[in-house]
Amino acid sequence: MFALTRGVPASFADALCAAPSVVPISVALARQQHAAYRAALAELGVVVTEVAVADELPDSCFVEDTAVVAAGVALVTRPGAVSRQPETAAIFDALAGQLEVARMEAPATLDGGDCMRVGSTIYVGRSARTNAAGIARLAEVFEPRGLRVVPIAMPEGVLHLKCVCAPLGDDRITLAAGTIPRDAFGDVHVVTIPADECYGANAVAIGATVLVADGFPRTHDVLTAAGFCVVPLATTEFRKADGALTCLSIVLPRP
Ligand code: CIR
Repeated sequence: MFALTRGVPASFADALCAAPSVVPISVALARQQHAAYRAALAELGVVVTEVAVADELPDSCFVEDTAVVAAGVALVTRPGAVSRQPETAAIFDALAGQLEVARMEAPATLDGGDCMRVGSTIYVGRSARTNAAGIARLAEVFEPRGLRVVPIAMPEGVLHLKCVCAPLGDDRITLAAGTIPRDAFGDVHVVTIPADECYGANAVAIGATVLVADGFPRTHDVLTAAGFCVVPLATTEFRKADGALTCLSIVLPRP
């Protein structure tokens, strides 16, 4: 397995945030947390590649939003926040060497954080960042390759689909209670995350191990009970910028 990451930029304290924290972002601490994230992936046998840091792009460590990869194709997105659109050029170059790469053009917008693949289905949140043209482009690229694209209505005030759920491999996902109705995901097996630990739902599963934000003990308990080995990671600085664990990588099946 292979993961693309991008280091924390010097301007990270200026990253987009719906409700900025009273405690400012520490770029130094964010870099430590990012290093621990990369190390945790590497420990699990994931080959971690870093795209060159872009100090002038405050949100650029959140690479997940810049591409959707499935069925051997990478769809490089057009992020819904204008300030993030320049992030995609370097991601395009990094992926083009390894995969077939497709692009997304205006007026389409889509953030990878709104896309969750489970088996042969890509669930996509209709969010403030992802519009109908973006979803149509997603379908145009992936449906001919055997994937089904299923739009999901998003709860009010939620930035991305994967703020409230995440894939756990096979046909399993996390889903925070009280967010998206469970039925929206059909037959998928849901590990329910307690409503007051919603942030914990954004987890990165690598085989039977799952990277989870620390400070969410009941989330750790339900994932352990579901058979996973839980690796807690500090995410305080990313959370201040509305980011979480999945946002920090694009996981590919192989280099
Ligand atoms: C943004 O608002 O775009 C960033 N500050 C956070 C992006 C988080 N990405 C994600 O959930 N996939």
